[in-house]
Amino acid sequence: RDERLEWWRQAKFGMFVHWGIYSTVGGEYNGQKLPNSAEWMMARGKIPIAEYEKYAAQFNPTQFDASEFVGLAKQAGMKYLVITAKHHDGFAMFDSKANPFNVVDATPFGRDIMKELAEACQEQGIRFGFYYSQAQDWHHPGGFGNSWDKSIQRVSSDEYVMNKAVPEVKQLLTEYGPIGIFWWDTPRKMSRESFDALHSLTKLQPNVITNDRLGEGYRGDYKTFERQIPPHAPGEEDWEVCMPISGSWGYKKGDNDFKSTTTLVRNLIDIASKGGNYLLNVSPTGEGTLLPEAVERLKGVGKWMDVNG
Ligand code: FUL
Repeated sequence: RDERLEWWRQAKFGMFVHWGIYSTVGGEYNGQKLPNSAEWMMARGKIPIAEYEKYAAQFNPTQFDASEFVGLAKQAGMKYLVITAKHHDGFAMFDSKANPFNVVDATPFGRDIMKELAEACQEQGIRFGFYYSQAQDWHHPGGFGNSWDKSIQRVSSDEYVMNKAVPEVKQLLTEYGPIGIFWWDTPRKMSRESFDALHSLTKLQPNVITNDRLGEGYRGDYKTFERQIPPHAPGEEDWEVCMPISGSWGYKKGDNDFKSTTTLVRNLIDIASKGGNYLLNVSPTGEGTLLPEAVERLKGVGKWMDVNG
């Protein structure tokens, strides 16, 4: 385990990316602002599945350039990148074979964004990882979390896991080259079979590192803190703090809550000095680029890193 975690322990700083079809409208539902992070818009707006699917038809991030994107992470001094392959809305940002609600089959863009990023990371020496919402899935009739769409003909969560989550995770762990991290999110009570099926897939990448959010009893390799830096190093465990660069994880129109470059550098020092890693989140827009405020800050942190190592 120590050997597996060595690069991650030295990395200290990584880029988190929340990107999905909610980004096309910046989290606004018919022009209406919703509370919370943009990637939660489907739940906050109680948007029916059939209506939410229309955002896929609008998703066309023609400005996206994977090498440029990864280059920016590198310039900031980040050593790894973790991106939302599927968030709670159920939309796959890769060419999913298990579910047509994906970036290749359901959008005019038609490109496998995960593949492009995996390759760019590989080329530039950045470790690549996936975020995957294994329990919440508001699009599948067996997924957790969608209580508002009354048209759903419910099936069991086992059916969801076996027919969608397992094949998708398997694909992500076999068709995208070396995967450094698999970042589970929002555990729910599932059957032992479901947990075991998901958990055992990580053996497909013997060197993959996992976080602690698969489910109760599955500790993974490291503990996650969200938005908050712990006041003291939390014991002997490995840990990571994830935090959005602004207020929302996913791109949200009008979210100007950007942390200053100084704050970001201080956070990094604070976390690294306590022995943790800093996973700083950025939010690409529907065009596929970051806002200038984010770019400027990443470059600013990079400048500090160049001088101070
Ligand atoms: C949370 C999710 O519900 C948020 O949308 C976000 O992905 C964050 C990193 O984890 O719990």
